Amino acid sequence: KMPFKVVMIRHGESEWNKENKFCGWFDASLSSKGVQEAKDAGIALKNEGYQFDVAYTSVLKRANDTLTEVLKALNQEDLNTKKSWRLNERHYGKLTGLNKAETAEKYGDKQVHIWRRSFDVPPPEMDKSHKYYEEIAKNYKDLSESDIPKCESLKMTIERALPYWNDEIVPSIKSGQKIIIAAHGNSLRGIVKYLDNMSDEAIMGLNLPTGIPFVYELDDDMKPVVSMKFLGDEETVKKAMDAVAAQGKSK
Ligand code: DG2
Repeated sequence: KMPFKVVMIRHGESEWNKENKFCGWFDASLSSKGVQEAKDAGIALKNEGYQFDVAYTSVLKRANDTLTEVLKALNQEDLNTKKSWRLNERHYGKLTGLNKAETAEKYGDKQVHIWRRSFDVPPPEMDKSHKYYEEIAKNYKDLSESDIPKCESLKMTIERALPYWNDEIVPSIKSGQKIIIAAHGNSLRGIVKYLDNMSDEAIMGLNLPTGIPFVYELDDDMKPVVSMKFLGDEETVKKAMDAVAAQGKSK
């Protein structure tokens, strides 16, 4: 029996990735480079013969617009697409909008690494007086107050993403549908950690590049037969991962 193939992609570079700002639930747009990355990802998938039955994405436009570009390249722009806040980027709390390198200068590289990559240390909370509080909250009027985070660690992100993976995505995979997930650096790190049963330590070292699709092959129990196989040459992927890691370092 053939394993189930699942494609995942972190959105292309956003305007805030470009400006090196903590973004989280802020609804940044793709940069022009990010749009191009998404187009290229679509072409790469097309060249490998991929077609999908359903797509999953967050409610944030950088992921939605990446998916749209990918589907255009595959001539599948009308594909059944499901959006959920549970696939959103982790909420960066009070750090939202701050420049990552400047934050490292102020608080130290070590502290910023803890905020970005520790498993269970959340960033400081965003309170209602925060510059971006209203702009974010206005998009989540349908969510109960307890579901809207004030900040999230990776652990908290996994806790709200996994119910969606288990209740919505897994049944669709098991029914034989070919799926693509367009999401975010940390919401995807959460899913990857879970699938590969990575330790809290090991996940700290994983940085996902923007706009490069990767594939999982899963058995009937959703255990990986093939893990995180990127559609891109190793050198390019490695460089892109290192660049993401470097974003949180002081100059
Ligand atoms: C980035 C990830 O998320 O940041 O929120 O700033 O994938 O939506 O661009 P994305 C953000 P780091 O955890 O890599 O700093």
